[in-house]
Amino acid sequence: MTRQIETVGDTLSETFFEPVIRLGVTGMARAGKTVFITSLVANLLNRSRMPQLLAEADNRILAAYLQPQPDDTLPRFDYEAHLAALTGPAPHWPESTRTISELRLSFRVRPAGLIAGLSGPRTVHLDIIDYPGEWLLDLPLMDKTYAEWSREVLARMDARSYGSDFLDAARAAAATGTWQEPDAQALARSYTAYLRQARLEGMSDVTPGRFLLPGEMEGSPVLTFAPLPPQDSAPRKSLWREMERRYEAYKFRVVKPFFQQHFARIDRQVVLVDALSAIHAGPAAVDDLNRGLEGILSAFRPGRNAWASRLLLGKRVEKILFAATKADHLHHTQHARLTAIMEALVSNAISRADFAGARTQAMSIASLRATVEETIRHEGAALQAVRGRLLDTGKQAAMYPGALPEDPSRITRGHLSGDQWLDEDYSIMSFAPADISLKPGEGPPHIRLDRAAQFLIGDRL
Ligand SMILES: Nc1nc2c(ncn2[C@@H]2O[C@H](COP(=O)(O)OP(=O)(O)OP(=O)(O)O)[C@@H](O)[C@H]2O)c(=O)[nH]1
Ligand SMILES: [Mg+2]
Repeated sequence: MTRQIETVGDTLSETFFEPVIRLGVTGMARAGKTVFITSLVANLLNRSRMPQLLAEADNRILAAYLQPQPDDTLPRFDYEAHLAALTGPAPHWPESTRTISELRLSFRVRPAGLIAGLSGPRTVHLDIIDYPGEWLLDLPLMDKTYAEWSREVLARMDARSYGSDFLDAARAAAATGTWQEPDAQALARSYTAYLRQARLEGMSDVTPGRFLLPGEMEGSPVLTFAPLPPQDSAPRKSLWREMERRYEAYKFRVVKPFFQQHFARIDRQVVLVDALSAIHAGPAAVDDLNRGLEGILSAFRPGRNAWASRLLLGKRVEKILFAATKADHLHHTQHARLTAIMEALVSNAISRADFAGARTQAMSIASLRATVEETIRHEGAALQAVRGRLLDTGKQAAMYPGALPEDPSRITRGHLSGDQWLDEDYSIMSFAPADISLKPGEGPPHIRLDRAAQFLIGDRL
């Protein structure tokens, strides 16, 4: 009952007073969420680098300002600290964040079109919610029993050499059978170590998502379990039963509240993807990225997930942008190829996730441009390269990372025929953020952040 009243309250104020756009920003660890939000907000506050945002081009944005956020219990996105890190005197990348946070940016806009003359400026609120993509991959757990989840995880682990330590431990523990807390802890630790390795190998099937980013729940029973070989009739008080109980507690105490309180209220979503790193890491990582995208899409149209369908009751996110980040590692002549790869990945995921919900788009962006373009000569050939300050040495360097294939399916499908899939020894360097001095009215330099903003919120301004 209370929830219903709240919902009615939301809709009333949104329709009759001041519209609110709830923009979700997600992606796997290190995908670029913090840098994206920081630069997006800075560029929405100071808009001279946002010509493709139509409301700005039409001069209809009268003001943009930060406001206290509506959700009192969510951490605030630490915009000022992140901006200072990126654009201050000794620019550096922000710390890893690993939890959910929120920021409200409000606009005064003059309406467009016919009604422009009839009504005065209105206020539109943009609530940006930053959350780890790993949390979305937990949604399928809601419809899976402990035995089903264990079976799937263990089967995948079998094919991965770094899974053998945990598999041995799990089989040994299943054979002993009785519950001892130190055993449960040792298994959970070993399983977490496996997840970490899987993560390093570029894998994204890393459930339960919170094991890698536990936050304040670290060490609690809901995070102290691991998959075990399914047993037909495990006795009460057995290790298996206790693990099963904790798995269920994880679902209902950790996964469910996030989906109910935050996810279900998102209108627009951007999914940031570090596609370049996956391409660099090789076929297995790209294959896994494919599965990760499919998992994310199924969260947004959970036709096959009974629990989520009940939760969302037909409400759905309207637009999803899949953005390949860090495109400043490539000369712009290669951006179209990166976008084509991203499009192919998304459409694979769309077809496999049986997705027919929101409008989707793929794009290549750089939230904070750390490089400049340069042509270098190498053995008589001209190479389209980028130059920047290297992260590890602080020295300037130009790099040519090799050409992405013109046919995206060489990346998205071609790997089935072998693992030599790029001609060049394709490699990625890590750049530090550049020293920049901003003129009044200017946000940090970026690539296509204005197009991203136009797709995500342009129609609502
Ligand atoms: N060159 C370049 N590097 C970027 C850009 N955005 C992010 N990066 C790199 O990617 C790293 C991760 O970016 P974050 O924004 O911290 O990523 P995140 O998704 O918030 O990461 P977590 O908080 O750890 O989940 C940064 O430290 C940079 O090295 C970009 O626009 N250009
Ligand atoms: Mg972050």
